[in-house]
Amino acid sequence: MEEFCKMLPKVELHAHINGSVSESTIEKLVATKQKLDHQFSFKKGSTATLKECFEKFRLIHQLTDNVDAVYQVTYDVIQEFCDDNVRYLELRSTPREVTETGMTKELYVDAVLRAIRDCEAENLDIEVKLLLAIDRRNGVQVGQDTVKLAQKFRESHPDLVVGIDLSGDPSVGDGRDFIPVFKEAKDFGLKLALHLCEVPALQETMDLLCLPPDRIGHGTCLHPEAGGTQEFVDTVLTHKTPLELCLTSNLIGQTVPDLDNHQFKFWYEKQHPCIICTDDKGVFSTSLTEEYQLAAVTFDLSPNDLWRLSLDSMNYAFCEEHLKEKLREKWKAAKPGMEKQFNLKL
Ligand code: 6MZ
Repeated sequence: MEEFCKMLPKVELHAHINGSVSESTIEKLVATKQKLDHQFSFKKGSTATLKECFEKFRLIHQLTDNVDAVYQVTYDVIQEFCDDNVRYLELRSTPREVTETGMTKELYVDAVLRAIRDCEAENLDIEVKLLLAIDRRNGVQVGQDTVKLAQKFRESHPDLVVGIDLSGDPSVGDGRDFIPVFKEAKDFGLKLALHLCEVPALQETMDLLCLPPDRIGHGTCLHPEAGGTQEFVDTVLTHKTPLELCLTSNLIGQTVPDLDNHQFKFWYEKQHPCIICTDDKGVFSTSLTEEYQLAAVTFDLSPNDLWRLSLDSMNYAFCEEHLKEKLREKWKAAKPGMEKQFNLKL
């Protein structure tokens, strides 16, 4: 199954740039700093609290406090996803400014976009798009500024900047405060991928679900057994809002008790659009191949099921229809070789 999952052309729709940084990139970045000796990722099989997960991002942010580092991380992350046979990748990242190094939010986004363009120029077999992330901790004004920044960069890079993400520590702030900001983003043609119900959140969820977002990140606690409500479930089903699901991340962060109780099962059985994603492949020491494998083992999925999951994920990408069509050709091209190698009919 491992070999099959590796060869499978894949779609990654939920990857935070700084959480995706690999050990080898960390080594390069640490070499540029003095006295930074931390553990930047969780070992396989470990568990943590969500707070401890967010502490890792804080440590990584100390390494990516300048445009060169932001460029390097983005560039390496794209190469690594490409090596993992990810053919379409949506990255998301929170624009950050660091006065001491002269990094402004504009320069931050510029560094990310330059890395994407440079990978494009190398003709890598991967299409990359960008969502700008709003960290809920930072409040509405920052959210507003992020949407303005996205609008600006969408004008200069209409083919790359596709949406807005809401993320950050789910226990902080009230997502409803951002609703006017999301409406403005939507009016401007930006898509919305919102972290929702990563932990039980009865207050804000309904209003955010009714926007509706174009995709939901995690949605761990939407269903009644996990602290949500039937009304949440019905609303998601009615809008057919796709869910970005990250098994290892939820397991390590302990937002699910174990994988058998992961929300993937609940939604997949309802034939609701589910997308397998990594979240933070660096921090959680995983890859998209491993996430597919884990889903296969945990939920008894066949190669055909995995093939469908990866191909269908293309439907929920925030890119133009003609690009989706072009990318689906990759699955067509890979099919005969995979059928032969694994002796099956896909
Ligand atoms: C919520 C998360 C997250 O933006 O600096 N982030 N937000 N839940 C999660 N589940 C574990 N994983 C990552 O990447 C790091 C940032 O992404 C968000 C957090 O805001 C984190 O600081 P960027 O590239």
